[in-house]
Amino acid sequence: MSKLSRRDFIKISGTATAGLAMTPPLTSIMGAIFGEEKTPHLLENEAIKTPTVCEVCFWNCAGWTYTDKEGKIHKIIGNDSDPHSNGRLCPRGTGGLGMYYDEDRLKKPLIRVKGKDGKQEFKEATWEEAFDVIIKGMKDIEKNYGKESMALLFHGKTGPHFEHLFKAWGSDTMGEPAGAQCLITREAGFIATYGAGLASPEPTDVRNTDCLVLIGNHIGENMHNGHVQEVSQLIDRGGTIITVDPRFSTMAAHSTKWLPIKPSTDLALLLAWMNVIINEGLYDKDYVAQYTYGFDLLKDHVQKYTPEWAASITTIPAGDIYETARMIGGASPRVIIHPGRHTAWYGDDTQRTRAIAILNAILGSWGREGGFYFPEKVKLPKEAHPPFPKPKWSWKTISRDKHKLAIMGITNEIIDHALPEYKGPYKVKGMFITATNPIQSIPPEDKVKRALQNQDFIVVVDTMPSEITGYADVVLPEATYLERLDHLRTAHHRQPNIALRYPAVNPKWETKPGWWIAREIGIRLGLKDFYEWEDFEEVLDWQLKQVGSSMEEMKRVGVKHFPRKTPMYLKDGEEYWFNTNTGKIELYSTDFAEWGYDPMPVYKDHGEVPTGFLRLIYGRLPMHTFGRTLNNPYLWELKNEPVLWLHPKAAKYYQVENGQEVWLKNLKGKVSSFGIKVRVTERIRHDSVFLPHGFGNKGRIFVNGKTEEMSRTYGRGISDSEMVYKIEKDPVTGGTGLRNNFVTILTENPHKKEALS
Ligand code: MGD
Ligand code: SF4
Repeated sequence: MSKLSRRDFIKISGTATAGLAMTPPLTSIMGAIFGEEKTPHLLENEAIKTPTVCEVCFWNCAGWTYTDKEGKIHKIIGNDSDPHSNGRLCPRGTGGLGMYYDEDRLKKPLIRVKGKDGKQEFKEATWEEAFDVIIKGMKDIEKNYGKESMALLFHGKTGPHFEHLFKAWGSDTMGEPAGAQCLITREAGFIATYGAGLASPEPTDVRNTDCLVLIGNHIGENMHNGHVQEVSQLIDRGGTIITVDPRFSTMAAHSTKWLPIKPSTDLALLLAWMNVIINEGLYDKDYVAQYTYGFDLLKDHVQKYTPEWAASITTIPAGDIYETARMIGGASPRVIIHPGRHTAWYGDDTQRTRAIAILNAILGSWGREGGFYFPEKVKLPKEAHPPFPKPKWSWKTISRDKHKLAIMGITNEIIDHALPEYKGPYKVKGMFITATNPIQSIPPEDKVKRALQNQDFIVVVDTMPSEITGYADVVLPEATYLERLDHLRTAHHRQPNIALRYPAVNPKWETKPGWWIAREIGIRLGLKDFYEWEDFEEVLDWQLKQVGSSMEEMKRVGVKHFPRKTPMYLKDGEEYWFNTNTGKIELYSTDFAEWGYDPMPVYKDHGEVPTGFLRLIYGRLPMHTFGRTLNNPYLWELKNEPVLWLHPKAAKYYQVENGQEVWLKNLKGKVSSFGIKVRVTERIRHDSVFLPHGFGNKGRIFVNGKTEEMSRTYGRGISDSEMVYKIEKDPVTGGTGLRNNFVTILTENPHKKEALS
């Protein structure tokens, strides 16, 4: 374990932990990024500086890892020429070295020992032994059901290594929770409107905007670095920020206007804003005339959606709706209605995000300075290999028939096809799960567990003994991002650029990088032709040479920029062809009309909160990314006590005091496994509770008779996925809305009896 003390770590983070409390002032979070002292020098002898790309979250900032001559990592700092971080990592990224030093990490391959009283019993194994079991398991699935019945669930930077393996083998049954449970609906909403999605980082030109509108998007708490920096500058410039959130979030506290909307009614507000902006002539008339299709249809469509109508639905006074609509219209085109990222909320999420896209279009902000810029990325040539075999069925077969804009595998469809009651032709009977914890990331938890229990064979590749490892037949310990080489980062941005993640140290214990694991399995499956290299570095070096660089250069610079080939913004009056059926920005979606979806967003009621219950709202904390960072010793020290936000009125109703421990019970009667302390606060609406996502870990396995778990986070807080009992599927994409779930508060420990008996 590193000698880095808590004090040292806080010093690296730039400011005190106060900036990282549950509801910190935004300025103190910013301080953590913009602290005077960028990164204090911990070492007298900073011998080795290695380029990295952070994977503590998926903003993927580029930085430098410093190791001493003994191969010990001492700090990670931002790379000055990196546009994702502008040279400054966020506190989470700085704490990334805790991922490496965490002594709870998986250290060796594990093989399940069956028949031990239902306990998750494993024995340590060599890589060879583990590979033997995997090859047999995958071949059995092939023999009994076909290769397609072995599904890949993945997330993160090593995912592509396993995608390559699966496609080469002959299965394209795959999906990641970053799609259906996260941003697929947002991508679809923008694709239907502009013929282009957003991806990451979102091309919002916050740096130049005058007005930023955030809808359920708590920047500052979700901490996307470069973005947070630009928002901080916007605050300093005195720009307008309007935050729509049932919770007085950190951003709400720094906003010109906070609209505490009734959850599930955001689309009503968006339609009413369109009504005012169109009827009062606040839209960008020249832009609309030149670039959009269907304006007259839209104008007619929104007439019924008046602010007075929306007020009765959203509980936001009509006066506030008019006022904010005028603020937004007045800033056109230097205005951004932010698309958000995790948009899987209520089941009609593509329509809500399409309303956001349409609103931006009539304000003329797409392709305009201060709105959305046109991003560019470097296209790297793909490594040569024989054509992938064509599977008999794939994720498209089980997703696209139902959802026309299922642009990536829908994890919930995979889970549905893995359930014992599924009797159709597209059965999932084996799973290869890497860098994702479906127990928390693909709710409802009960359903995912039934699907897992119905599998013949499961492989898990993880860095930690997380909850999913307990379901595996074989567990493979992956090296952390600081010990690995991965694909180059080629994310699109204002200026095309690439960034290199290079191992700063050798993998600890017997852990291995993802590319090595995938290749070794591939070779053993007879796929040598798909791996005409021995070390993944050869692939990167070849790719780099094709674009005029090399490994040698990238190891030196970490980030390399390339000139843009196209303009960043539209030029006034210039012709532009959008990638839609009409070649225009489609306010009226011709595709949606053809496919039978509403061509313009229509408000749908999502019902009321049942008496005695509260709507379950969950979200991120600034110092953690989902469940994956919770056990990180440095980040855990900064935040280890999740709290449940509860309005004073609700607290009175349930007779709960600030700081008291409570348990949750959902509408179906399921009780949370663990308790959580309450924070009584007026910063949340009276009809909702706010639960930080990622806590409530109950992963525990037994290896050679010894317990292995994520010792810091085990049993702390409540998992929102455990409380989710239903999902609302978005018809367009299959995205899975998670926020139509209701809970009540229990003040007595419901497990007390169990504990005593
Ligand atoms: P985590 O729970 O962090 O999130 O979904 P996940 O990515 O599944 O699980 C990550 C797993 O990866 C952990 O087991 C961790 O130990 C492991 N891991 C971390 N680093 C590495 C690595 O380098 N290599 C390997 N092999 N494993 C690693 C996130 C997803 O969840 C997303 S993107 C969103 S936006 C959704 N959010 C969300 C929510 O807010 N609430 C609910 N209920 N569900 C959600 N699902 C989605
Ligand atoms: Fe890492 Fe922070 Fe950047 Fe995310 S925003 S990649 S955690 S430094």
